[in-house]
Amino acid sequence: MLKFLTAGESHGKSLTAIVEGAPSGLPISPAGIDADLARRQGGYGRGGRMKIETDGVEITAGVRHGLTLGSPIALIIRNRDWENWADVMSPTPSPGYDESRAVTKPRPGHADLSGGLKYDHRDLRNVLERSSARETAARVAAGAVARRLLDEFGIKVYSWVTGIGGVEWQRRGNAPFDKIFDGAEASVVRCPDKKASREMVAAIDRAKKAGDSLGGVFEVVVAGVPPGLGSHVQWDRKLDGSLARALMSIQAIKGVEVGTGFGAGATPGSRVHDEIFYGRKADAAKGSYWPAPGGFFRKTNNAGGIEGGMSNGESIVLRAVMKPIPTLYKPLKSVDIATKEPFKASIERSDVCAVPAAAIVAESAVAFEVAREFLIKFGGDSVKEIERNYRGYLGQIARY
Ligand code: EPS
Repeated sequence: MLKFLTAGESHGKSLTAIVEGAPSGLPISPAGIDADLARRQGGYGRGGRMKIETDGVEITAGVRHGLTLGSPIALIIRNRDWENWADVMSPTPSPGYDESRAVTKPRPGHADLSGGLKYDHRDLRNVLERSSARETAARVAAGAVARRLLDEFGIKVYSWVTGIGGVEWQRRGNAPFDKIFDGAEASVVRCPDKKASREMVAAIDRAKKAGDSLGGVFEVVVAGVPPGLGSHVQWDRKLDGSLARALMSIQAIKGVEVGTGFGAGATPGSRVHDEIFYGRKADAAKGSYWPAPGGFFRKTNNAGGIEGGMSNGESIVLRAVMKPIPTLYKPLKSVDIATKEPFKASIERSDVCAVPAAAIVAESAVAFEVAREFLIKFGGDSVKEIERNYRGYLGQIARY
């Protein structure tokens, strides 16, 4: 079973990800992972921290001469900012450390107060260091391994921003995903539409000036997924359930849609469900992987590629909403946990908008879940064994 864990505090020495269950024979390079880490660091509206960090991964286990061994893969990303925090974040008692530097002012919208109450911490730094979205760098590193696996089988994961602070753009028509993606990559807010991008940048500028922050919506699309990932037979095997959980677990995500999503509540069934067609007989041997030419297909994809908790062979389409970052320059009312006195929470450094970065994190989270389900279905201990299993299945559906 493919799984990963992360460890690391925002201003601690480093972030660590351990990926277990990756097959042997998968080509992995630090440069490949770094490319995704760099994408996560970008986006208009990031704060001062991103000027300090240049995230790069060190692979310390599970890879030899560029290929995975099948053993756990350990990935380390150093926090450059750690040097400014060495005494505050020291794992051993720090003799000169001034206890009065404890954080006692919980910020509304953050994990601070709930985490303090739950873990009985009187210094809220013990909560905020780990709840920080800095952790997503480790998730992107783990996701990059999953992405490499999907690459081997022609499965691609894309994302683009569709809304920031009320400025919205909607994907229409049948433009190829590669093209939309290139447009997103060329935009500072990762929105493929130039006009909407400019308006989003202006909205971020306005929010920054007002000491405020902005959230938004992004879309993640997975192309090349064969039918049959996930299962209808048990609640915890449903693909949409796993994907929604993976997305919801990203810091600041407040909602997820699959396909038409909430729009389906206002549309009659006759216009929601994707009709089924059948083309000429598919020839599994000819197609590289999925989609195979011919066979069953749909002309619409309102289901977002998932029916009954299983992939149906169409592209998987997901959207998620990120709330505005709660660390605000504009003060919000809160109560000091030590004195119980009211105060107004404000800060010196934060991102104004991190929606473009969240979209990259979401690509990684989705890639990991799809790779996990792919291995559940076609699992083998080496890439070659998985390929045999996958080809056998594609042959089976071609003959169906
Ligand atoms: C974050 C606060 C900011 C962000 C950080 C997430 O960091 P700092 O408090 O050090 O200025 O820049 O994001 C990252 C460091 C990152 O790599 O994405 C928070 O509180 O979530």
